Amino acid sequence: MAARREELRRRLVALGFDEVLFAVAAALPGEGLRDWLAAGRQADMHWMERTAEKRLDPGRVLTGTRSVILLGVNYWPGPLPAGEATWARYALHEDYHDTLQPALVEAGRVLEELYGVSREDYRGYTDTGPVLERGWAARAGLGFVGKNAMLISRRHGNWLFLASILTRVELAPDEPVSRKFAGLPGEADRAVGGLCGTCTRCLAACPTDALPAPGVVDARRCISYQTIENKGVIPRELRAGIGRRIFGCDACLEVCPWNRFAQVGRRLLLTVRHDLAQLTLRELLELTPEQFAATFRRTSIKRLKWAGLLRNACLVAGNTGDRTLLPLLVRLAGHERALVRAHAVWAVRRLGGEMLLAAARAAETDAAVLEEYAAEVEPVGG
Ligand code: B12
Ligand code: SF4
Ligand code: SF4
Repeated sequence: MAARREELRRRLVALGFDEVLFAVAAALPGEGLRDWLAAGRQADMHWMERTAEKRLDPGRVLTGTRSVILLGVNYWPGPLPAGEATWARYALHEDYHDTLQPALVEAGRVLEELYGVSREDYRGYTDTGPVLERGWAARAGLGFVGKNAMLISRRHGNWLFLASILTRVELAPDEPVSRKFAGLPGEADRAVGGLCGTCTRCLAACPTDALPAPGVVDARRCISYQTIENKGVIPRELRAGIGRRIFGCDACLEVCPWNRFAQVGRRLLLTVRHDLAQLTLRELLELTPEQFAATFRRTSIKRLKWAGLLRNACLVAGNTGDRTLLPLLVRLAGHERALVRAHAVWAVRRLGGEMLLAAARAAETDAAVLEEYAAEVEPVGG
């Protein structure tokens, strides 16, 4: 039995998963998730409410689930040259949902082969499934949940994508990290921040005070939520704190001392797009819908859509203090999409360009009046 389980682990590592661990599928304690939802910290991610009970109990997703296989893929890129806009490191790849999915299908085939089960006996997910991935990963001993809410591995720090396979196959569970690595006698990893000690770096590093308590992210204030998930107006009080972050936020990840062990990932399941980090703000502010589609085609950024990225680029431009961007921003203040206009106007004002804005508005009015006049003196078809 143990040999077969180790063979499974070896084969999944060979597929490209850097961590493969097993947990018993008994339901997770639910207070953390339920309190989080009750406090409204999910913002408008209402799908989290609808699927809460499933996230805690895999038996509600696949009846008869006995084990959860937790998979981690290291995406630490090593040091990257700084660009004008800052992108969350995870986003500088082709969409990991797409590139990990085929490997999950392969992993399922390995399970079928080794345990003689069928496709009905397991389900694989990465991110989008109703699975509380960090809770399961902590239970499986993949790492512990830090005060930054991230699943932190001793080998990779917090630079891991997580995926999971729920299965009816019974697999002996792995040990929690506290016993394996830290030599701690108890269940330190069962509490959020269990292996953080007295460190509070991540709490202090959050630019928008989105970590009201250790391990608790208030999505309403989180830059990651605001720049990726929120498809509408970004609250004014958070805009300055967003700084140069155009898509996602790594501020509470970067400062974690556990990252010192991270090595550049094997990238067997990831295709890097580090070129995106070199796009200048001018290029971003001038993007046409066609250029947006071509540049971000296979990335997770495509889901933000053209207007969403322009919205974010306007905020970043406003935060740079670079007044040479004003002409582009003034042009965007007349954009066809109200979402872009609103954020462009904010950026122009932040850069002290009210006069330019007023001039542009006057010019617009003049043009409109002239058009009306022209229509009157030369009626269409007259
Ligand atoms: C919704 C969501 C978001 C939201 C809300 C974030 C949040 N903290 O909940 C937003 C949009 C803000 C977001 C942001 C980010 N996200 Co996100 N997100 C998710 C998603 C889809 C659900 C998370 C969730 O259930 N949140 C609800 C809260 C209450 O749950 P939780 O944070 O997981 O914490 C619970 C458990 O950890 C558990 N627990 C804690 N300790 C222990 C110990 C034991 C033993 C047990 C049993 C349980 C347990 O208790 C907590 C409360 O119940 C997951 C994918 C998934 N299906 O799980 C990805 C996921 C968490 N995100 C991920 C990433 C990469 C990010 C970002 C880094 C992206 C970025 N750079 O911009 C940021 C990081 C923000 C942060 N500090 O958490 C990764 C995290 C990988 C990792 N190593 O932890 C995930 C797992 C996606 C993936 N498949 O890789 N995200
Ligand atoms: S991702 Fe950024 S905004 Fe969100 S909690 Fe972490 S540091 Fe704060
Ligand atoms: S930065 Fe410090 S407090 Fe935050 S998760 Fe890392 S070790 Fe824990």
